[in-house]
Amino acid sequence: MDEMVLVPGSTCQGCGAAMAARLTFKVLGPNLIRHGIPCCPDHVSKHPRAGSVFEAGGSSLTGTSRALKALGRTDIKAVAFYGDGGTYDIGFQALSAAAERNENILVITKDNEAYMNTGGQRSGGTPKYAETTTNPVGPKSRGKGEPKKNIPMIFAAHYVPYIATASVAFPEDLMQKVKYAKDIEGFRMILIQAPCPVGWRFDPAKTIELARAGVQAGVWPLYEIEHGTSFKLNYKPKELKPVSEYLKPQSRFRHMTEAEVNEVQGNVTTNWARLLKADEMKTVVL
Ligand SMILES: Cc1ncc(C[n+]2csc(CCOP(=O)(O)OP(=O)(O)O)c2C)c(N)n1
Repeated sequence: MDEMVLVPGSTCQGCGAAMAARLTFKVLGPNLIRHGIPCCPDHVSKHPRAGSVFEAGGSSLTGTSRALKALGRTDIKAVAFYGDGGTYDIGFQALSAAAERNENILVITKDNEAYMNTGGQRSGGTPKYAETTTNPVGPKSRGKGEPKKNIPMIFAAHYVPYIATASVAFPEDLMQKVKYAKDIEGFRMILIQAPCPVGWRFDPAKTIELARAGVQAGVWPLYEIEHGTSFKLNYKPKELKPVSEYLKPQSRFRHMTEAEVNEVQGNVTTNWARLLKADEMKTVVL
């Protein structure tokens, strides 16, 4: 597998999204047109790139996919590399419409849980209690007040062929999922946990450690959903690690009280029990 990413330069030290790009495009190879909407890092691969405004991400990707089909170029894939803002929020409408039409596109979302390119504002992907530049902690604010939007399940509820979550700390699992999604016909989405040392405020040398802690704590579960029902949990440790091990190294959570950490722990534990049940039944009810 050849390296398809550009020489580092447009990314910060320890950028999880750059790692996501490296692993993803290694698997996908050269034969694709990469769609980008504003996000960081964007100039991540050697492929021909088509750019659009956030709101047109899903529709312009559709255009590329249909044009390739009309030209008989089924050897070339239409692939998006978008941020959480472009997926959860600003670009959601067109992506949802593309999913509903089951367009033949592969959407890679690297989720760094905020609008990092413009200074770390909250997004629908920001978890509760995270401090962002638009949720500063103060006498009247404990950081973001709302939970992270459950976007994998929302896209799965479009009954599309393939939705998966992945993490840069589990590269074999991530690459396996990209390989599997590559040749499926129809709408595919892989949401990759991509820690951002600048926005999450942790030591850039610890990106992988932190990503792994998130998966091991059940904060970022790794799973696959096919056709909106068939469910598989890919990483099932005997016991989850405490969420505090994931929250503590990040300064965006440093204001959290013990009660708030316990609240997060309670939610993660409940959700994990649901995921285990779904895995046992091999199905998720949407
Ligand atoms: C309609 C619209 N709103 C806002 C912006 C400004 N903007 C450019 S990049 C960006 C942040 C993107 O965040 P995300 O998609 O999460 O990607 P990240 O930068 O975190 O990788 C924003 C808000 C824009 N370009 N267009």
